Amino acid sequence: MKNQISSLQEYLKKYQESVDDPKKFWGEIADTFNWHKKWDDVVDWYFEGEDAPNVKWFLNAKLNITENIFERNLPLRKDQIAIIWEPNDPKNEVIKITYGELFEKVKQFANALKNIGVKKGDRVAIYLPMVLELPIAMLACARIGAIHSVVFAGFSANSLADRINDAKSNVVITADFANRGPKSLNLKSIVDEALQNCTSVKNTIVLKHNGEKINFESPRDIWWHDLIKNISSENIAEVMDSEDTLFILYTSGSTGKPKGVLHTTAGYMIYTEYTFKNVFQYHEGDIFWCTADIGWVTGHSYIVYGPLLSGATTVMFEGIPTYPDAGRFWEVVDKHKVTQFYTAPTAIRSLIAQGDEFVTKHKLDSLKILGTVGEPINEEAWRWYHNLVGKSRCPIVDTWWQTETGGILISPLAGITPTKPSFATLPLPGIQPVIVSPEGKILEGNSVQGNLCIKYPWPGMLRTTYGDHPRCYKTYFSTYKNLYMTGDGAKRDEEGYYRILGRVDDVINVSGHRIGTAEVEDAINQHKKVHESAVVGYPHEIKGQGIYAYVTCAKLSDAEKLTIEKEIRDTVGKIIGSFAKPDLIQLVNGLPKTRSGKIMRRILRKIGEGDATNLGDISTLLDPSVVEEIINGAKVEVKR
Ligand code: 7RM
Repeated sequence: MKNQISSLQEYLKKYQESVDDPKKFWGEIADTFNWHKKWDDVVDWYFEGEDAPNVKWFLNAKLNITENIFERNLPLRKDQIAIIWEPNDPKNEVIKITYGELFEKVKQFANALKNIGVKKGDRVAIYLPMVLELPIAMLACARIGAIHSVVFAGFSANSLADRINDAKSNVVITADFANRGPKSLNLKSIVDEALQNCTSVKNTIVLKHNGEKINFESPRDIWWHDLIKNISSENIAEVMDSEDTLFILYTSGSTGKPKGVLHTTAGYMIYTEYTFKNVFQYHEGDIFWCTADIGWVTGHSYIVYGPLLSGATTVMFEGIPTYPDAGRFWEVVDKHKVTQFYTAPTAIRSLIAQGDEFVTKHKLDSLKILGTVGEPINEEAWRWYHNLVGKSRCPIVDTWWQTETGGILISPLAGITPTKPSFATLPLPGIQPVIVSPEGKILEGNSVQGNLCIKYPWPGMLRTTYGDHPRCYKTYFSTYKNLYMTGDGAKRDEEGYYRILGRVDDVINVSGHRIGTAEVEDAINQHKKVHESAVVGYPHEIKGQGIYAYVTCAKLSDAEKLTIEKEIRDTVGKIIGSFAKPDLIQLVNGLPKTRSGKIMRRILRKIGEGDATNLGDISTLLDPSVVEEIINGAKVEVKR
């Protein structure tokens, strides 16, 4: 395949070229795409100064990303399978859709969107389960230049409303129900509830997925199948500028509400294709499966855009790893002869806990490459994945990246870069990581540890946070001058390999889901009996991190005491989504605060880790005795 590195020597050479002359490096890669007009310059950027950050790639070039998925690939791949859709219930029918068929559906839905008035630059919220109509809707938006804002279907009505309102979306695309294992979820009712607080929305498009009865409000609500009735699939792609927005995806940070991370057309396109081909070493005939939900960035980049741009065959799975039993992943691998399998450490750990037989009874002989993403992978999980799933013959790529980075930044190239368990290894070509001390000094050389930053732009990086450019600067560029700050700690070992140590801010990573502690606190505080709360992450065997909430309450009756924890959890479920419910709740009489009223989370984090031996200086606390009380009542065993 074009632009694919095939040896370590070649990687080292390309890496050097990409640093010495980034414009030449990315320009040559961009040459293999279809353009209406080529760029005047490859990159123009500054991270400091007026309106910073300012990052532009492939300046003034014109293109449409869907032409690079379809028109560019069709001559070779019209009848090749683009997506294999595996249903939640294995008794239901698999759908295999070719590039040619997918193209027809995308164009038709693009025309349907136009028909209800969606135009270039409009924001379209997509709140769908893992069904084929999800990538169809995304690509139809891209075809007409509308900006998709996909919201993971596990978010609550309140979170959905926040995202719709922030982006001022005028259309929401949803389904009647989502199927998740043995359960089904009435998505439409969640949308209805959200829309009570959204004035920007003119229409909702509703996919009939499982067919049960739902509330339907004409003329606002339109059935997907009615909308496309008699609509032609003749469609000419909107010509977009390189820097026109492709999509917004909301992500949590350490403060405030989630931010709409904004990605633009050309850079994201080039970066996802390049990283997909190289990290996973995709070859003709391979079947790639990324188990993420498309509602998260991993699904955007490595179920939809990266694979489809590359002309790959990608698997899309509607269900969950444990339904009908804990062997589902491996059954699907065998069924579709998957060659590259990409999942999260939390999924691996939860399957380890179910027992080896679920794996060993499957052949898994099609597998060539395994990948992980989302959180650090512990050595035990790495070995189990390598030995049991990969039969010790499949290289593992531990891929580090973020919603903001658009694609993978630090990772082995499968089978090329020698791996070490729990190391993301080396930066991809074009990526210039640095490790920075808390004082802002770049630590040169090997065997250093600190904050991971990137010192040069790459095509897939975020351009702004939607509607609030200063916030983008403040969050990512203000801590260290001229550097993009990732928020992760990392060390570079003696041979220059990177190991990601996890977040250094108030973001916690629960089963690979990014959650801001402040968001959870805000949600908990909405319970009428709660005065105050402080939330920290704590080590959790399966989820990686669990959520530990310390809460102060008004006086509770004996009956209230019995139900308060459940009520707090339900409040969080309602305000954010079930995945953000605290694992541990400890009712306390007071929180450890400084004289100026700041909660000292460091202490709470330590207690959550079960270690009170080294709490540091607590003399600055307003009331040091609360610490003793918290340790005594801790929900984990605490070493003193
Ligand atoms: C792709 C994604 C980003 C955060 C990131 C890290 C953590 C992701 C790894 C990892 C260790 C990895 N986007 N993270 N990949 N930590 N090793 N291979 O997850 O925006 O949702 O999260 O996830 O802390 O900052 S994300």
